[in-house]
Amino acid sequence: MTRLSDATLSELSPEVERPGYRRAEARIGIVHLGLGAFHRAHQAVYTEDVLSKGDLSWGISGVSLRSPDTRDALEPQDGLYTLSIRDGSGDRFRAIGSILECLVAPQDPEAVLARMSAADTRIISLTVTEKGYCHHPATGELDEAHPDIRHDLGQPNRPKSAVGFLVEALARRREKGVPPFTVLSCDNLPANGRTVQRVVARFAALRDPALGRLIEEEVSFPSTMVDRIVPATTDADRALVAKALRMEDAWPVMAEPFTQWVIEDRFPGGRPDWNATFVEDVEPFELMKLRLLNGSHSTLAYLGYLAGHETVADAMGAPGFEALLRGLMRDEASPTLAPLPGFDLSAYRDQLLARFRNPALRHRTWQIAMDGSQKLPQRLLGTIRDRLAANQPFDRLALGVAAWMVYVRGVDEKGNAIDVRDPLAKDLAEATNGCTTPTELLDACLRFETVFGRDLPLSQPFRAAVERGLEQLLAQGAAQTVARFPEG
Ligand code: CS2
Repeated sequence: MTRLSDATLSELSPEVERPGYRRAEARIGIVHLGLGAFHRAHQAVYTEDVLSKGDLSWGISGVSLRSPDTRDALEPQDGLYTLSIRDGSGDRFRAIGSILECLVAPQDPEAVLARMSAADTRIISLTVTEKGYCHHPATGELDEAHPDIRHDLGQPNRPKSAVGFLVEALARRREKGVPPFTVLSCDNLPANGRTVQRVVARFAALRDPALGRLIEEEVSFPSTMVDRIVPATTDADRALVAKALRMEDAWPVMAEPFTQWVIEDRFPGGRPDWNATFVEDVEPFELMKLRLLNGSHSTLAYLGYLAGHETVADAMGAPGFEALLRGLMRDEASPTLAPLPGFDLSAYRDQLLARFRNPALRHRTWQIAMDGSQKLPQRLLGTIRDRLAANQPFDRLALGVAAWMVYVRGVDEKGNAIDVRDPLAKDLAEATNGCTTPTELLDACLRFETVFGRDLPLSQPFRAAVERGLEQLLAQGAAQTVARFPEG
């Protein structure tokens, strides 16, 4: 079968939208760290629209920080891949051309550093997931004992971590007299710009105090809120795309129609004219998204997985799930958010529930359940802190936390092993091994200070609420616990 590439673009089936510009004339202006499906279904598409409008200076150099898989799939395709938009009413397909080159950092760190320190590169964007920032999730500070950070401090010109690459590239630019780039975090972290700035400045200061100061004073780190649900691509998806394209694409990406990007407009070196929402302060949007969408997602992922549901849409169809999430968002999370004038929060919540029901996406609960130790603080625990301070109930949020505790034990309700993917998976399994009562499990998990901080384990109302959730989950199982949430 023919394979998607520059040479075969013209043979694509006519229903597939193609790049509306000459790819050969596009230049690289952005280096993106973390070349996963999310980037390819989100920022790369916004940039594709910019290139199509005729501004060819913003092509992307995509960097994988670990595995060569994406490069191996995309390089024979000249970086081209298909975006498939799904909502159950028939898929739409678009060939995306904005990624002009793919690099694999562990194989050639020098090529990555050269690209990052080139004068044409004016933005470094990142989707490296929560754990990629090498920080303590509960405090946002750099984890100076992290093996990659220690490695990068020892060998600054052969970095492994995103933080190490950013600092070495900024140091090289300073040496060459090239102005710094703008750093654009696109991960689901609270105040993601400030978080990346904090870890980068700290790492730089450990290397060289003058470099630390330069970064504090001269480098811009706008915060962003990114949103689009992008499940991992499966072989069935590949087959479906091949049929529609009438050619092979080794790694297409699947996404929902909805997409949103809110960005703080602080780009001293210029930026593409992305069709995003530019604001002065992204934080209210970020908190809204993290607490409503991602908080619901994680709650649904742990409870849904334990109740035996493979996908988000399956769980949404089971008794009580929608009611639980509606109540969590409306009654517990929304009152903690700063008002967004002119924004209809109630419509936003309804839209989220509809997005979760999307039958065509097949977003696996297991995928969202990954890395919970890095996600819980900003998705559920921050909201709980605000509820505690306001002396208000938070039973649904606490049930989400309890479900995570049951999940990370690594055994499901039928006694089968759960493949828990988390940087703390081993420690969590060891700590919870042999815990049979709710109190034992609670105590074992609350010892993880990087997740719960020092305050929550000492809070009596917090312990009581999570323990109630654990009692129900351990005695009745997740399906029955959730089924008792009334509609309305
Ligand atoms: C999800 C997110 O995997 C997860 O943890 O909650 O990736 C979610 O799909 C996106 O944030 C949606 O924008």
